[in-house]
Amino acid sequence: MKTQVAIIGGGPSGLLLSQLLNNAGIKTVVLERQTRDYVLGRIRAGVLEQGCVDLLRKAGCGDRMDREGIPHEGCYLSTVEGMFRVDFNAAIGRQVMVYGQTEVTQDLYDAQDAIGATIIHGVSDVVLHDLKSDAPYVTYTVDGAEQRLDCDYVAGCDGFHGVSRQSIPVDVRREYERVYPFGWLGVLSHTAPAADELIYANHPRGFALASMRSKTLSRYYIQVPLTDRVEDWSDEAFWDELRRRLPAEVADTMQTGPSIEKSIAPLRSFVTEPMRWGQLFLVGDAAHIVPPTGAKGLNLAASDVNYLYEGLRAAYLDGDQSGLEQYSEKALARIWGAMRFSWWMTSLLHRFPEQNEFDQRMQESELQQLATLNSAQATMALNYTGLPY
Ligand code: FAS
Ligand code: PHB
Repeated sequence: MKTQVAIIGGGPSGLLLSQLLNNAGIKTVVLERQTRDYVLGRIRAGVLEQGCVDLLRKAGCGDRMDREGIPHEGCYLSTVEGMFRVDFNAAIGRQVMVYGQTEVTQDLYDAQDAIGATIIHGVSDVVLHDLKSDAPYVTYTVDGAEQRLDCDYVAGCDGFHGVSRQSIPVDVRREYERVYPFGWLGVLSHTAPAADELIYANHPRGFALASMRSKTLSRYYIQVPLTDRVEDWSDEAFWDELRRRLPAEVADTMQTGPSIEKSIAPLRSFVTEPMRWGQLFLVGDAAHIVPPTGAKGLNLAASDVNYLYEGLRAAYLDGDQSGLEQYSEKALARIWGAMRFSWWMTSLLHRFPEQNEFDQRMQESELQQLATLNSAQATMALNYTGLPY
């Protein structure tokens, strides 16, 4: 089989890139390890930057998001002293869209089906070949038979545990990492959200986040030790701990109910450079991971997709290679900005095991500036709503 762009991974990165390229008349084949139901069953991101919203609309996948998504013009930060709002719109005239990654992925699948895009699920043994040549190819197994896919380019959209990043020689790769000494216990519940906007809580017992997916579906997280297991946490224990960490005026009135999803995610900051090697381009989680505190993971995948789409489009339609040549440098410039913000939000809001009283006072002082200084709010708003593409 031959195509123009082989896309490894059918998560948000792979599906959005496939949609944009096919809309431009560029042929793709998406190779996905899991089943479609498995991909759609993942509960992940919940907040879309304006750039991501605009890209989904550009791809023709924004209609349901525009109907069902919830625009948010700010968020709350809370400490034991109380809760205050960071007003994105007042500070810089921008907002975010609350719309779950699960819905984004469903919309992308629907759009791909509508144009008859080729997505092959259940693949295994994916190997990338001759990436430094002008005729790379991919081998893989599906339904017990080995297949070969010849292509011009390979987009590695296969996430942190995929094969694409590993296909770049280890002596070529430069990797940067910080693993955080805690995880997030997340719960999804058919309950009304605790507040009209997200609440990020800095509490002596640990971080908490009150988020949502709709007016009847809420998403909550609490910081837990890495040694905790999901089975250690009953629903009742989760709700009790969450209420301890949220402001009393919220905790006393919030609706609780059975969890419909409960999981613990580890937190890490990770970047690999370069994001191009020959005809292979790394996209999204294949190249970088952020702690979800800044709501950047899915949104960084979107900006990578944007840069690679524009580069491939120019190469195919105008014979202009400059976008592809600049892809890695351009994507990494924005990635490092979001990496810093995600690290800053995580450092500001969590309890670290080795944290002492001085560290505690530094967090409280920074939160006090955010509560009282327009300039501090503007900087947070710029980063949270999304650095420019
Ligand atoms: P993905 O990992 O989503 O997709 C990669 C795809 O490649 C997967 O479908 C996988 O099955 C497939 N694949 C892997 N290896 C393959 C192979 N060898 N061959 C073929 N296919 C292969 N981001 C936020 O912004 N906010 C959040 O709250 C948030 N929470 C998260 C919670 C968890 C548990 C995780 C893991 C991530 C979370 N993220 C969050 C980040 C997440 O949303 C990612 O940024 C986003 O899924 C990135 O999309 P992709 O780059 O497509 O990677
Ligand atoms: C979520 O709703 O899952 C969510 C929102 C904001 C974050 C992280 C997760 O920073």
